[in-house]
Amino acid sequence: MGLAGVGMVGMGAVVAASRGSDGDSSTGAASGTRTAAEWTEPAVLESSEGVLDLELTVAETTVAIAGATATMLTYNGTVPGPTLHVRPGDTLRVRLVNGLSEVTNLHTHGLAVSATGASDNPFRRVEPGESFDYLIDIPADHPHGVAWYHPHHHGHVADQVFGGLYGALVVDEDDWSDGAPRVVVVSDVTLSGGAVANVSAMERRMGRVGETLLTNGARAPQLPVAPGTTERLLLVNACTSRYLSLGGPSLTVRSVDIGGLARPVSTDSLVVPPGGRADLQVDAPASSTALVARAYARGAGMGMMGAPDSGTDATILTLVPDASAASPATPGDASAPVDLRDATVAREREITFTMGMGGMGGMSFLIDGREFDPERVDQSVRLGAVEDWTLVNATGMDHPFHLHVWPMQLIDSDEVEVRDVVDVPAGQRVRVRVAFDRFAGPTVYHCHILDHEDLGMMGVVEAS
Ligand SMILES: [Cu+2]
Repeated sequence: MGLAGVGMVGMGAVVAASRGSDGDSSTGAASGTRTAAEWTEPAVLESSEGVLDLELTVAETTVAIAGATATMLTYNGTVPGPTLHVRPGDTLRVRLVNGLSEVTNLHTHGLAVSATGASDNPFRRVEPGESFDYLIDIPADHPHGVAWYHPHHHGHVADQVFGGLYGALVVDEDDWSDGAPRVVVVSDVTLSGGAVANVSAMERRMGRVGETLLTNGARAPQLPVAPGTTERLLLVNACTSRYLSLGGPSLTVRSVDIGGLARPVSTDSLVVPPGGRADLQVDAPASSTALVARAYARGAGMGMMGAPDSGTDATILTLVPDASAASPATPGDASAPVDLRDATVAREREITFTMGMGGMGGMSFLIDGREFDPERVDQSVRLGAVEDWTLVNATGMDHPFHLHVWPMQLIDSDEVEVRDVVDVPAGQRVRVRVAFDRFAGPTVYHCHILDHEDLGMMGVVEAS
């Protein structure tokens, strides 16, 4: 196991906040100072000779976060947890040690791997004080790109992710011994009295949005970039509910989720839903330029409750011209997706998000009229079949749909576009095509507003 590419670039000194294209609009300053954070990245754990063998200890830890000190939930003592770098064909062995006082487990979001046994199994419980040895075989033809890991025990997911449990997981064939590509893990949190704030029943129904946006655990850090160079940013949206509506510099989107685009797309805006990722390329700007997450309305409105939002404009990072900045390693290209447009479709289904009365806090979050039940199989699919699923949102708020294990192609798109989190806007329908080509057994699909998932908006799919 190697350790590489940790904090390759430091500014050496805290510098005054720059005037980004939007000004510094980040929120949640603990101290009221306007100094900007240095760029930092999580530690990297790399596979060697086909294996990445690591221990991940989940515990409450007092960490430096957003310029303050707070007790959060951590993997191996840091927020985010370490970045895991694996290659197609590798085996990922993780001893998950639960140092919490409640159950947890581990999900490798974006990996197309088995969901049974000791692999990416969302039904597994790792009890307080216990440990579990995960054994995840990554197929030799696995696409390249950025995935992430987080807990997935129903009922605790939102609190544990909001508390600080997330990390990046990159699959590619590259040698990182000369430096890692830039990982940008974006999350949000609300801190109160040196701890993560409790959230109200209303915030759970809406999907909680943290007051402070964190980028690799820092608030609005400055990223020094050498003029004339191009940056690649592997961005993970680890927020519990917040959509990241990116703005600021011109972006070339090289991939979404894991190997989701057939060709790069140039844009000034991109919305990354909770759980989604993006492989971004930006040219070094002539003057300091902020990459921001813009305020974003998540839906058409909820009657008396109004439309849930994704917070006010907040700076993710500021690109700062600096002739002495070291160039980061350039990641290899993400894989191109498999195109299923000419596939024979064995079956069509509809999956409908609804909300009803009753349930926790007076409102229930349902898929096809039912709350999650781990003992019930909601969709039985034939292993090897290609199916079309029409995702129907019959509610007034947006729901990002995540299917574990099998990627989803947006079949009504002109471009080849494959995702593992598909946003289904309020009142709309989205059709996806899925090849259930391998991995027999049950797993889950759910809303990736993690509060909604915990409130019941999840179902079981079994391939056999
Ligand atoms: Cu939802």
